[in-house]
Amino acid sequence: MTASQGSLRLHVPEPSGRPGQRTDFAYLRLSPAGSLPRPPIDTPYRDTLPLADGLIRVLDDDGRAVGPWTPQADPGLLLHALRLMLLTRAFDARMVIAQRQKKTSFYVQSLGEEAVGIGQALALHADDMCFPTYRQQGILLARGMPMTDMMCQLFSNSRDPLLGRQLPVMYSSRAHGFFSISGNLGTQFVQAVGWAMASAIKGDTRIASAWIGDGSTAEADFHTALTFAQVYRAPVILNVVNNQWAISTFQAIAGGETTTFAMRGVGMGIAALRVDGNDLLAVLAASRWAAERARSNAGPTLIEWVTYRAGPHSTSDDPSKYRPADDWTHFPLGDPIERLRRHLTARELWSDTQHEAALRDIEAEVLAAQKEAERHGTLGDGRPDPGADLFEDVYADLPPHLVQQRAQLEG
Ligand SMILES: Cc1ncc(C[n+]2csc(CCOP(=O)(O)OP(=O)(O)O)c2C)c(N)n1
Repeated sequence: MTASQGSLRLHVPEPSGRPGQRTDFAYLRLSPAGSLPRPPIDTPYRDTLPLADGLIRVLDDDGRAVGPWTPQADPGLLLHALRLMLLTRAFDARMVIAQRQKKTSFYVQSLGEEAVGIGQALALHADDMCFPTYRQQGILLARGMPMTDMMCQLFSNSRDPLLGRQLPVMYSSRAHGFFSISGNLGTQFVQAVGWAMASAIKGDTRIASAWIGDGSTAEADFHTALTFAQVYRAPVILNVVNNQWAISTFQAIAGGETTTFAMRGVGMGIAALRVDGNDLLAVLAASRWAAERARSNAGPTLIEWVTYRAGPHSTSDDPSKYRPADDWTHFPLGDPIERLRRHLTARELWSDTQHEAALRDIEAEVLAAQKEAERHGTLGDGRPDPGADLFEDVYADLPPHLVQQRAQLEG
């Protein structure tokens, strides 16, 4: 009983920068490009500890690719990745405008995070299964989902593949290996592990790619997923997108203040990598490493992608209320598009003229897709009879009480 210790108090983590201030990004603890080793894909999980605590980077500040993680990537693949990132960004920008014009009720952009989904999509096989959050639209575009179909979902119109039953951005496409998005955070993470277990049980060769945000790692399903993945050595990539924010809450309050999210993988007996998520080459290399590890039955990999949510959380959010307005311009890992552009330009594979022309082509492509989608209606004018199929698909066969309710609706 010593009084000298004083009273107990709780620690409540706070970001260093609030509106009107400047964020001190020293908390990120960056490693220089090329400084971390690339172990063999069957390396024991313990040996990944320095990779979970450091930061795997390939592109240096001059846009050069350096170090052992430099992927063997065809120039054509890198140019394709750049184009997909530009396409995703243009699609997002148009759909934010469409929301302001009341053509859709809601939108979520992926500004600043385009490299993670697209880089991984280009490292996977087309029939591997992705379990995304609402911020991986780049995967769908990389896998060739027609933009018009995506817009029809956003507009809840008569060609909406989900028949107007889901909130905008909650895409689902079996044909593109894109598991139905659910609004309940984290649920897909454990489901991805189950899918991967099923693939192994069947003796299949396909792997799963699971996605979650830094904030959602605080959900119980995150921990359940890691337990099952480790116990059964499930063929899954466990992607944690640490974009520093979960709506208005800083990643420190999700548990990132004194440790990394990748370290949680190591603690659970899972190989883990912490990677520069704005470095397309690093994304490609780390995703290939994890995919190969899973495919060769060496087990799951947890990858923390360090990036920054440059835009608002959604069209319902105003980040100027909780963080500095110019935060992204000071983010040390920069803009993934500009970094890849710089690399390709330095290698004389790309030029400013080509970039300007690509931007114009892409803008025209997005506008043409939107025009086509709008022919089938936009929010509020596209589905004249929303009651007709509202009762279908609740069960495989319509049970008597729903037959009754449908009859009541139809009067
Ligand atoms: C179970 C559950 N709790 C809360 C919410 C509300 N919600 C939607 S998005 C979000 C933030 C998620 O942040 P993060 O996981 O970091 O992903 P990010 O949005 O940054 O991509 C919250 C709290 C929800 N949809 N589901």
